[in-house]
Amino acid sequence: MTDLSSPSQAGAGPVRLVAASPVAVIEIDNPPVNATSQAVRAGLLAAIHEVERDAEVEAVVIACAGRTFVAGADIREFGQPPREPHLPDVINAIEACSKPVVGAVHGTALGGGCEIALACHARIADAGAGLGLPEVKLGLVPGAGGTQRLPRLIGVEAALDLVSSGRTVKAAEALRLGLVDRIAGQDLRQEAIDFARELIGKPIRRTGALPANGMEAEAAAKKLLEIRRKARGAEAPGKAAELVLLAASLPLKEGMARERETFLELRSSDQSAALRHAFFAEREVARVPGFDSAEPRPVQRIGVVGAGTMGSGIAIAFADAGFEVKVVETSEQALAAGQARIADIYEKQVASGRLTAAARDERLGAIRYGVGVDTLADRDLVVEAVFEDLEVKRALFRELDAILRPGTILATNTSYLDISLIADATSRPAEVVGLHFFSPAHVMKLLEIVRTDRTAADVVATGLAIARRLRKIPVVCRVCDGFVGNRILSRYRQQAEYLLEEGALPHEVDAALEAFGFPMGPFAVSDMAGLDIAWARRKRLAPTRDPRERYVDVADRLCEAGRFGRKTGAGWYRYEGGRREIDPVVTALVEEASQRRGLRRRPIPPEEIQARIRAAIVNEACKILDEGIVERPLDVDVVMMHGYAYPAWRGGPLFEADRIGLQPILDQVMERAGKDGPGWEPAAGLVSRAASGARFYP
Ligand code: 3H9
Repeated sequence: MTDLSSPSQAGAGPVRLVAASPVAVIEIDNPPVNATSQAVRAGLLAAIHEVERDAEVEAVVIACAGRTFVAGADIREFGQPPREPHLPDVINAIEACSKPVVGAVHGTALGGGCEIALACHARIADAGAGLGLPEVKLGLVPGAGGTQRLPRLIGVEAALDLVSSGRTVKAAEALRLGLVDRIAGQDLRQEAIDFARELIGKPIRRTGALPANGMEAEAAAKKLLEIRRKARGAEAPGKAAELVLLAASLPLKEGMARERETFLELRSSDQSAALRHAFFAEREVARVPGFDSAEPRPVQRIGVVGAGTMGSGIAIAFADAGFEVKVVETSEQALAAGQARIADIYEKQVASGRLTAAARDERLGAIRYGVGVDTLADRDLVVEAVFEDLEVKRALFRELDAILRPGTILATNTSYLDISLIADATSRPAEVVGLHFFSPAHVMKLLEIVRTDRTAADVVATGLAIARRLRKIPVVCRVCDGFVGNRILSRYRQQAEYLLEEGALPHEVDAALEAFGFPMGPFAVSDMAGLDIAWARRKRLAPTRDPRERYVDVADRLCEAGRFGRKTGAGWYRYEGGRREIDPVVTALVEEASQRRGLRRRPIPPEEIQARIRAAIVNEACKILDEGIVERPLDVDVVMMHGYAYPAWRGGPLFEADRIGLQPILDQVMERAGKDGPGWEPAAGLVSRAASGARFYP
């Protein structure tokens, strides 16, 4: 066995060559995900040269140690100047090898890893393996031949889909597409060696030498347009698609030169920096100082109280992750409705091919049902998802506290209420925590873990451990009205309503924010979620509202007219055949609101709408930091990207604020504070950072 690590990396040993005859195995071993660091690239190139030299070797397998094939270039190296050997050169050397090379893929072959596999002369994958070119998710295009080799191997149309979406395909689909040649049965390594042996003496099939059949010009242009529209402002998907289309007209070498140029240009772009920040922030957020070292409690049996939309989604999220779930309701009728809702969600997943019938049966089997909370006595964790009312929740927690054994964690899914007051209703406030799921709970990745001053550290740690099992992204925060996400959302909605009063119409605000990169503007979102819940909350809070607060009552008037959004066919818009239409009734209500306030309506440009909304978000986010509701700027950025679809290519509001500069944002905030009154004062942390030239991220 030869250790091919470069002398400068002595001891690292990330590439080994097992030079057996006739098949040599090149093994990459660079934990945790075998990223192609400089040492891996150098080792791989040296290994290829070595097998070329060794007359005993007649074929080669490239495989990986550890949990996965190569997961791509080392993203941490992207901030530094590129160091030789460059990945495209290493990959070209693999393809040019005069002896057949087989790629043996387990885990995931992503980005540069997939490009290594593409340059091999044949590919075999484990049944559970996945392959993909996710570079666009990092604001990049594949930079080592992916845009040129993939269309040559699987066709331009399929390559456009994979490269522009960045999605990973599972082995079975990869086989169908021609992206892999075989799926291994039991022993991937041995079957790869056997495959390589079969190829000895046969003509070598080099991907780069295959022809790429182009698409009709018109179809290609249409596809490009669609890809750009779906990208909502992210530039990489469109650029990656253009490169894929070039594969049909340019020789490999020229296509790769164009690809490299675009890759290097995007690597230093703001969008890529933001998306890389998003990638690392998503992982960092679960490491919460003070909590990640506490020992989580063992949790397997889950109770869910309430089988409405949230409760059902929560039950599914737990069942999908292999927990035993029991859902309870107050009556047989409510329980049956919940059971039907859960069955229906699984049915749809089977119908769309996302779930097998066997998996559905297994998950349905993991959920049991009961009437009354006393059937939850054996649970390790109970999550409450009942009506959003403090007294209802306090009464429920009192009841649960009486029947649950000591040590059982009591979680509430409240979105706004003071969890300390809920905890006070029990004899175990240290074991009460907020687990705030986002709707639909089995789909949305974000989970706010809300701790009171008394929540025990190991209870928070259990929340983090559960999030990991649920494959969710947890953000730990303290109690405040609306926690992180809904608190910021309330501010941003309020500002959107001020814009209406001053001259904009709902569709103009929505269009400006959709152009900003949100999938939907705030009024379209309200219509989708339903206006009635927020209305009930406003009515509840009315007695405590500061009378000096600028309050726009258009939403109240819509609700009074029974316009609760899509479900009633009308809200901020009118819905015909599912399409949203501008409604003159709403326009009239908005104009009346301006009149009542004595405002002369004026056209508001989209840039002003975007800047005001951004300032509202950043200011409130900064107050959340100032108050210690969360510890780090990345907590807020992750909440906004994963719970509220803040464009990831902007990196979240605080990352973006650093890029724009805090002074212009503060100027905007000061202007609004003067006009909008209480609640809109600038955050102390924003003022001090702007004054000292500090940033949110050092
Ligand atoms: C590229 O390849 C460009 C080329 O086309 C051209 C080049 C010229 N680099 O996610 P996990 C770390 S662009 C550095 O928790 P999982 C990650 O931060 C790249 N570090 O595990 C974490 O560290 P920590 C295209 C990386 O099992 C640890 O590994 N490739 C990289 O849930 C474990 O990660 C991609 O975009 C990396 N490439 O998921 C793939 N990847 O423990 C990105 C991971 O300190 N990676 N780390 O927090 C992934 O999608 C997932 O990590 C993967 C494993 C699915 C592989």
